[in-house]
Amino acid sequence: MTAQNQTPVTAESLQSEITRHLKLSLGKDPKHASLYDWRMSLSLALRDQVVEPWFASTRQTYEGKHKRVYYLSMEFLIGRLIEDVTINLDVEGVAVEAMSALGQDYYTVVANEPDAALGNGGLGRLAACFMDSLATLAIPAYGYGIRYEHGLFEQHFENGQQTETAEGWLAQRHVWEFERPEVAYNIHFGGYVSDEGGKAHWHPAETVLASAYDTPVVGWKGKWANTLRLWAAKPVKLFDLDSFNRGDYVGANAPERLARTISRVLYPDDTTQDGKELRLKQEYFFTSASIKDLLRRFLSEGNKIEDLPNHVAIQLNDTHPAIAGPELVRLLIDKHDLSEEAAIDTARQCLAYTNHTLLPEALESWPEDLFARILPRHHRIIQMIQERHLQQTGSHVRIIEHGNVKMGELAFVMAHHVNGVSALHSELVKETVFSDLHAAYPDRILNQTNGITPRRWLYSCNPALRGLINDTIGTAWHTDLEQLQDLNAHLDDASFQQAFRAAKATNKDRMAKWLKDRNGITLDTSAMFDIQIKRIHEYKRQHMNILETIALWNEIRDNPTANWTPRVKIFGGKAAPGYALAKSIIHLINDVAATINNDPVTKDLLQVVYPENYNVSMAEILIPASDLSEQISTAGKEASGTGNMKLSLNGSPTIGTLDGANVEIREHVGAENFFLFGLTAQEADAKRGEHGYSRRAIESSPVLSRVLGQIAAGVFSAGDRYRYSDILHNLYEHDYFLLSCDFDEYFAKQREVDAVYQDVPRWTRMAAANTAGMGWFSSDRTIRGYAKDIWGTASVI
Ligand code: 26Q
Repeated sequence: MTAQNQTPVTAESLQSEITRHLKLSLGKDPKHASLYDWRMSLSLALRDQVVEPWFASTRQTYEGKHKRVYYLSMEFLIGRLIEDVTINLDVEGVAVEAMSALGQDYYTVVANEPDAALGNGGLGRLAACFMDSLATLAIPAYGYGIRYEHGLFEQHFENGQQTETAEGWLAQRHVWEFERPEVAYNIHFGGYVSDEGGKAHWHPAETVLASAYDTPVVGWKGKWANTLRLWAAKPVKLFDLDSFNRGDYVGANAPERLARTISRVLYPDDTTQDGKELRLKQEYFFTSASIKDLLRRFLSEGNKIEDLPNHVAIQLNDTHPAIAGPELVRLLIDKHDLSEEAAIDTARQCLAYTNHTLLPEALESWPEDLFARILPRHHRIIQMIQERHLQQTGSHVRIIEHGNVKMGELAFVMAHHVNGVSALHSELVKETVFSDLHAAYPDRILNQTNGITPRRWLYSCNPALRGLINDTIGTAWHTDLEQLQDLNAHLDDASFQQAFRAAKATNKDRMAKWLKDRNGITLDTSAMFDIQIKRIHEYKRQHMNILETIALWNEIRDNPTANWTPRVKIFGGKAAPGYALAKSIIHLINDVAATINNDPVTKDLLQVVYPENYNVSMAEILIPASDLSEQISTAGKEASGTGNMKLSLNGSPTIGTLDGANVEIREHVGAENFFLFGLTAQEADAKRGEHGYSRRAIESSPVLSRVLGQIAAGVFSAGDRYRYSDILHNLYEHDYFLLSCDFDEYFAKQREVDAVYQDVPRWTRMAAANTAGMGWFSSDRTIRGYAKDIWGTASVI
């Protein structure tokens, strides 16, 4: 049975289900129900609607013996779920009505839901968009990850500086999941390996239990639902009764503490990895549980182990689950008696690996002694994989080198395909990090340009624009986003333009109200909303943006009566807690905001705002309200970007470099609708070879020199001349990210943006052309690419 056979949901039926859950699941009399109780009851009533399609999909996959996709990811940055489900089931109107009949405002209830923030940024959000597209396309799939007790930290500003507190989404019941106590695996660590009768035996020292929690992920119109299975770590032995009986009450809890630590918290770094033992344990914990689970499912269906690649496609979201290769090989050899060669071949035919970064400091590697101590059997297997790779290809690239186990090389050698996430990035993967492995395996690397789910990132977050698009070109775009190009016929139509501006104005008002309620800040909604939202990193160059802001402030003060275009500069994003320079950048932005926002000369022309704790829900408010999208990373450093796609799709032109997916966005929306500046990736590389390039660039730029001089003089730091010496020193002495070299062109391009923004029809045309041209960036297109080129799967309905 699919969802179509289900009785349709009406406001009345949903209302009575909500009331029933309120009483029977929450134990609350409607008279005394809190916002929390209403949210829980609504969520449970909606969850009920997903169960039948979910069962039906599982049955259909089983009966059709369809190949399944397993998406292994350390991160799933999901955000809120109520709206996701009502939109996909097409019951938002019904839900609004039902809640209102119960005396509740649906949107207030929706906003009460905490974000599931089980990810850092792009990679984790991509996994969530992929889950949505897999369900929408009816491709049988499981997402596998960790059920972190604490997701990404909450960010606060104290005197302009970032502080962090633990996030606690599980403090409230997570109603969307189903606990599966019967689905649990023992995961082992440490110990030693012995050889007995020619077979290796692993004698582990430690064991924890991986226990499954399932969340159904329903696709468009509820036609298909897949499973997100997250693993929680639990002790195999709940309690040490011997210790307790001896009076050692702390010791009695030791097994529990040890086990639960593993799924306690998400690592908050997204670019530097420092080889922590707990991180390796997390990686092995969820990967091993997932591999054991998919093998159990496969064998329970009566299949022969040699047939595994015809039934199973495992996608590794970066190297974090790269231990999947050796783990699968281990199980095939040690438990299923395959030869080493057959085990490696079988595993390789199942595995594929996506690379998300070229930054050397983000490439995972583990000290070999640590690795061998935690995973002694896998250490041996990797040596064996390496020997065979060296022999078979004559390549000199080693997986274990200089006392380190390199996870990128491991993932590459064990995968049948390796992909980058934008056209430029995939070429750079071939030319740089994996050039030698590319020579040894020339058909292995391919490209799958990232995408975003249009359900969340247009349909749901931007009702104003959704309505206008429906009125203008109909609704075919709901299932085929490339239909948005039909908007091109209306770009010069005055009434369409006016309606497009009205939709943007609605979204800017909504954001202004949100910020007013949250922080008491008043925004000038007639000003251009210029937005940079993403993790804080030197390569993303938020500091270039804030230096440009200071330069603009200077120019306005020099000539306050000129024809300036009023702007609000909006920043959002978190810095990894240990990344000192990124934290300095945050401090600088907040210091500059405090100075500029209090300047009576410029107050109607320039404002800087940086709301705390940027997350998925905040993105859903900011993105539809944006006029200008800042995508200004140093060329060659941003693998793809996906925020760039969300902003452009929502009618916000980009000012950006030729980096990551910006290149393809510009091709799709048209060069005339994109504000391009900056060095290319090749020019950037060449520039780094020129001795003293940054000092020279600064000295030849009066605008930049003046700004840096002001920072050095303490203009933004109450006279403190040293507060930003880390940033300044970096720029003068080793400006690896070439801010100094791109600055003047960036500043000039921004002045061009100012001018175009004042030409209202021209600007509106550009903004709408962005929406019209972005259909290709649907994650449905991306997933079809993976299915066809990598997984060998397709839609099953
Ligand atoms: C690794 C080891 C130890 C601790 C942490 C990590 C770690 C965790 C997360 C390393 C990297 C990440 C996340 C990377 C990431 O989000 N990359 C982004 O992926 C997006 C989706 O492909 C791209 O659009 C972005 O360009 C890329 O930066």
